[in-house]
Amino acid sequence: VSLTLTYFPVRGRAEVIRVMLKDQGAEFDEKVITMEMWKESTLKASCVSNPLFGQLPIFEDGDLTLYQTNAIRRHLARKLGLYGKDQREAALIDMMDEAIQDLLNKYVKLMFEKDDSGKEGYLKALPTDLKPFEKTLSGDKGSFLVGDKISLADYALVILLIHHQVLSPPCLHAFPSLQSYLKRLCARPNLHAYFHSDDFKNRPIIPGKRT
Ligand code: GTS
Repeated sequence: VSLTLTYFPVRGRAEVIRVMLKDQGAEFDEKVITMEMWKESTLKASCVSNPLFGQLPIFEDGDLTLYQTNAIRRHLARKLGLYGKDQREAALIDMMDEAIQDLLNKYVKLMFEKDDSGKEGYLKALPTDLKPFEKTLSGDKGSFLVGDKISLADYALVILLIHHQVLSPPCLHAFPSLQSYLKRLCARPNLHAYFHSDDFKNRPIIPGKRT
């Protein structure tokens, strides 16, 4: 079955989708829609014959066409076995994922501010925002957020942490568990290769915005 991701040439909402697919070694095609193409309204011609929601990302899994980032993420998590071993773990993964998205939304809001004035306050509050993840990963358990296997929530957290290190390189210094977790996950062979690829490095986090 062929998999196709259609999105703008940025990390944005699609990055967790890309990272899950890359790490799991799933082959997929990417259709890159530039802003120029988008403005010319060639969406119809260039990505899908019958657009439903008129926004990106779009993910095609054979004859299944999905819109809405979170629906795509969860579909892939179920398909690739990244949603825990049972309902209990799936619920905990959802909980972690929602908490990650709370911080992500805050981060995106900061990125879209017109100047740097919010950054100091943001970084001041960041330790409180990161603490629950540090707590979850500390102690002898500590390999993954939930259970003993990588999940959707881990991919989401890895991307969030990478982007925060761009925002403030020392931001994880007070969080030994998060640091070693990030190091360990980024060393997974497929992720290591992906994070060192020009593909990843050249894709801005958010279009035309400060990082
Ligand atoms: N709820 C949707 C999702 O999560 O997929 C929102 C999708 C969305 O807002 N996509 C933006 C878009 O297509 C791009 S981005 O916010 O991900 O960068 N914008 C173009 C438009 O014309 O709405």
